[in-house]
Amino acid sequence: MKIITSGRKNIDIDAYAGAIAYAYLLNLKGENAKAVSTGNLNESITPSLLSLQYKLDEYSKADDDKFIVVDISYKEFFDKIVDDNKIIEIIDHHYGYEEYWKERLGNRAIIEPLGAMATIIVEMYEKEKYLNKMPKEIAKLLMAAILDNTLNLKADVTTNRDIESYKKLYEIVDEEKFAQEYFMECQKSIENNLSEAINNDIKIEDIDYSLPRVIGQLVLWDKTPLFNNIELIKKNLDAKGNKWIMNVICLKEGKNYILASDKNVEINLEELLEGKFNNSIMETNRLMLRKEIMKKAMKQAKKKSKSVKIIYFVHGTTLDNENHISTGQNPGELSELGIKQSKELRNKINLNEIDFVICSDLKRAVDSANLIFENDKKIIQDSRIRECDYGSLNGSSSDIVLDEEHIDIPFPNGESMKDVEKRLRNFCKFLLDNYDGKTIALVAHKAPQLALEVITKNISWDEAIKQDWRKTKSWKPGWIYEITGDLL
Ligand SMILES: [Mn+2]
Repeated sequence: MKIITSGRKNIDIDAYAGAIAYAYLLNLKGENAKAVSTGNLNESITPSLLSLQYKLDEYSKADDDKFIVVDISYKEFFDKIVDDNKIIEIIDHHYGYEEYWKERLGNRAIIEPLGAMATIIVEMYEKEKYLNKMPKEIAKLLMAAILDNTLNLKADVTTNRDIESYKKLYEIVDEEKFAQEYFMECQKSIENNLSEAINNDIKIEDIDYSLPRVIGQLVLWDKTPLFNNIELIKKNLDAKGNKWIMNVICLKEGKNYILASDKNVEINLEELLEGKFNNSIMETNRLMLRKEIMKKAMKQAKKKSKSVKIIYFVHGTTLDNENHISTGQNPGELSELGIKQSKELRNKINLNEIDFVICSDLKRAVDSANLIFENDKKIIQDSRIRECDYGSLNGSSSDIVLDEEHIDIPFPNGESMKDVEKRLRNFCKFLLDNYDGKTIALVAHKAPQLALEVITKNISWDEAIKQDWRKTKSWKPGWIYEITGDLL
């Protein structure tokens, strides 16, 4: 007998419907199969679904049992009836253990990132040409599974395959209001014990970002229960902490209504979600899960937390420059013009805003930095902002040193542009970790500057090389780059 089962604790409609529908399919194909669970059925399996003709089977242990586990692949949490040595198949849409099962079961491990596991079962019916033999009541169960796991096909986990499977089930069920009725029934059970529903889904997390640590979430079909019970909702959250957010998802409208504990939390949320609070409620323009809001806040906090301002100077003209030679990682010598330029630059810049100077350790950059900043600012040398290593071509004619041909491919015995970018990313990370809030003057070369363009402006190397000021002859007395944590 093939025993289809799921997790040991709470079973949702996805696991319930998937197990029953798969057992039915195997029986259609002439195999002996049962859908069994000893877990607790959660509220997504509504009374009307439970009253349908197709239900879980009774289980009595037999020696020839083989196990198929659905909607879960984390072994520790399998239903207690499962004998690990007798598992023959896993079907799931949660990631994390897919490698292990693929290795153990090969193509009998079907673990794919879909909105609902039930989608895979519908696809099996279709593939094996049994869709026309699927009873309407089985289709109803599977439909509810997809609706619940994808929040009415509107959550960001929803895939095209979920939508396609849903359409096929819709044709079998042929009840226009099925989704609405399913979610209304779920809503009713929430309304019957609103406080319990709220307290069952409050997240309390100590992470240092702009959101309060208490965040509640309620999934409703329509907003009526929210507007009828605002005070009760607030009371439940107040009991968990003085700062909180309540994310109420309204499936019918496909958007959220968000409540906050106070004005400050509202202001933070308005900035984060680019919305407005009206009469203490923010309406979003689309459906957003709590985890998506938290992700956004984490990203924002990272961006805000550290920043370094760079004022970038390129070393003065060298003898090599005048002779059309690409110096690369050779030292290089400033020409008379280069010396003059560096001395003049000193008068064109605002020394007060610069905290200190970091220059490349190649001679032409060190000499330029000294001419511009000597006696005024502390100067540190750093090899990470050297010119690109042209390898065998260091000191060759500029006609044959072509950056655009070495974006990915290194110069012979040297670096590629992407190698320079890597070294600059490390350097920027070092700046953030050590000099948060500082303004630093850099004196360096062409390739490291192009790398900063790529890193801070999110452009490609092709674009950076094309837009280079050296080509457009638009020199400036210092270029400004803002380094923030989210860039790296
Ligand atoms: Mn599921």
